[in-house]
Amino acid sequence: MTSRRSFLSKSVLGALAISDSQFIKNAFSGLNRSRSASLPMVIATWDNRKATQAAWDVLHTNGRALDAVEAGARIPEADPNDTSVGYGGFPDRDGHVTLDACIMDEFGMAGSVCFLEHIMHPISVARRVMEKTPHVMLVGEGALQFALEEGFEKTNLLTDTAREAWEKWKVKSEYKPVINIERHDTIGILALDKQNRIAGACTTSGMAFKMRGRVGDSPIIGAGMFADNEVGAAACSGLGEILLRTLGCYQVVEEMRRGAHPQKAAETTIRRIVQKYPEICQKNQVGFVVIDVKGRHGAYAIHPGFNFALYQNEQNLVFESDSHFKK
Ligand code: SD4
Repeated sequence: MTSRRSFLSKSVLGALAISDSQFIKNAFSGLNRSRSASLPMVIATWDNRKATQAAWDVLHTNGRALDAVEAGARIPEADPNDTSVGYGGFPDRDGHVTLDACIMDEFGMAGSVCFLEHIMHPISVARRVMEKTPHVMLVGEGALQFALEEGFEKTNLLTDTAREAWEKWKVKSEYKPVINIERHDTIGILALDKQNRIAGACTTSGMAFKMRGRVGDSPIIGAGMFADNEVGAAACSGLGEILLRTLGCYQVVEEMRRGAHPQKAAETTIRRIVQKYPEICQKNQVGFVVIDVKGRHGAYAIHPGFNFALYQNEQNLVFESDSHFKK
């Protein structure tokens, strides 16, 4: 089992492989400082440093964790080059971009949208569901109707690049619901603000070329993200079907409730998932990012290749996650 210290050194080694010398310097000073966890902090799946920066801009001026995670999630949602989230996301197999997102605040309130089309910022619609309705989740046409009523604009989310990728895929039309082990950019983002308020968000266009109507883990509270102000929070990226069957993020938070460090909580949950679905896990990736209310963090994946961005102690760094299967 990986200790926190060896995890951190692996993280830095991983970071060395993907960075320039300035970044290396930052990574080492980040390692030294992160032994004394400090607030605020924000963590995100993958190298989403632009998102953690946007979140930090809220946090360091004494802002609320909920505002921070929403601001962070909106960055990849609006980025046409991010083909797994929001605008520019790869469409389903019929050529429609359909989006899933969820958000939770420090009171344990939650909002979610699934199978939402034509709206660039599903995370903000999810927040409105949480704050302006007595419900947790709206889907499809109902979610779109609500978004329009709330003043969100209808946008064409299918970029030329995404359309071309879909046209290419259509030549074979091979339906393979596999989340590859390589990079895939769904953002799960968690923050703890200076007043110890926790929040989390998750947003995605889901699996590329999925069946129409398919919804993954990302908008499901407890599967793609879970936050509990008394314990901590977890978010993930990877094959939604595994996370839906196991409520992966809820499991991670419950491990912490029983006293586990965020790193151990992520490792235990991944091990359990691999034991339960050994064959599916051979070819599919799942990666967790985790924080607790003490400002400690963890990350763990099934396979190598998962990384995460952490902004804490004034430094915005990317780290390579440790994994169950090794290189
Ligand atoms: C899904 N969990 O829809 C998402 C995909 C993902 O990184 O996380 N990709 O299954």
